Amino acid sequence: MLYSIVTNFAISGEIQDIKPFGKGLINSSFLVTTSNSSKYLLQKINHAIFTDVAGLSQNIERVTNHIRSKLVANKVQNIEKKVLSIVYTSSNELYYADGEAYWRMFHFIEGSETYDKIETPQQAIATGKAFAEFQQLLSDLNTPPLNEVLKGFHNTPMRIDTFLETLKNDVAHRQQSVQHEINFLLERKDEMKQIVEQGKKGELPLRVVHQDAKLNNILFDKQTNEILCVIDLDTTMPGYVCYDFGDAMRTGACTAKEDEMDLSKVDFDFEVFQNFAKGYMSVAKHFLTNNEIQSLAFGAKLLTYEQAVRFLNDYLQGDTYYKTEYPEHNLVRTRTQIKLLQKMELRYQEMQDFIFSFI
Ligand code: GN1
Ligand code: MG
Repeated sequence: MLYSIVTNFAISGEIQDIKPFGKGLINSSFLVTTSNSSKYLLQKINHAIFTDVAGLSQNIERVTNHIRSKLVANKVQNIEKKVLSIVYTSSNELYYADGEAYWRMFHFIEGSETYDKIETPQQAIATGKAFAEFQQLLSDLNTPPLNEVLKGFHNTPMRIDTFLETLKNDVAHRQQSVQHEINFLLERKDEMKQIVEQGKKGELPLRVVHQDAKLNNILFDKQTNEILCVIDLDTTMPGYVCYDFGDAMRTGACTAKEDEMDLSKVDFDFEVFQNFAKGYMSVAKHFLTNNEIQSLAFGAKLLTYEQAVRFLNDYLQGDTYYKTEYPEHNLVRTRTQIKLLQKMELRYQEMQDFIFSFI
């Protein structure tokens, strides 16, 4: 079955091997190897979530072409490793629809690896720079705006409204056992509306941002450990810069996995935060407004909070959105996010002071 899907793409050589790859919670990925050792990444797009596959694919084509043309202009070496390149179908389409599912393909970037948390100060600085450079490269990709493929993706007030709606119905009958977590999140709901509200008032500019800026969406060179490429461009669309800064800190500066069961392992690594911020600001100081700089530390809390709301919402809905491996998986994830948020709250003033020192 996967074999016949792959034959629809313009690949070179005979298919030799297809195996599952990566750990995304939404799409499914496969590594395809061919007889002349070419490698490809085949992805099944989660169509229940990304209903506008054409709009999604056009965004990714525009974003990758835009980045590539800048890398060419800047005479960057090894461009094939520094930006994703799409493999078109044999009829030159961006994706293949088999009647049920939607599939797309990229050239696989060889010699790369990903990390779930930041391990060295150099890595923290480099990661900060990479996300800022990504935002900078795309800062002039605005006409026409990219398609908003997931409406209000990081619109926290909307996420909160959805959560309140879920609480009214309790469809999976799980609410009673998680009252503590629900209360924790509801106590913070007004505070967490501020970024969208500032945006509405015109105090924060909309820019093209990644919006899934998890550390493991950055490819590092296996040998030199230098950053190669920012991947997973599904949600790259207009948003606020603190979404990327925040998600990178939610994942990169957390001392434990997103689904760690032992909460005593979950902490916020302040040193990683400082180094990441230094790297990020070394590039971003050239284009951010003061309001944007002031939003960065809050972004770390916001994205962690929002992720907790989204995981708990899915748990209460009966696990319909994220892939789960066991019944409590979304609850375990919720609890790591809550613990991480508590740890960030303890150091929030210091985070703010550190960020404000860049103004
Ligand atoms: C999803 O599939 P993946 O892992 O790239 C989700 C992100 C969440 C993340 C949590 C489209 O990303 O927003 O932050 O899981 N993507 C979508 O790990 O909902
Ligand atoms: Mg993603």
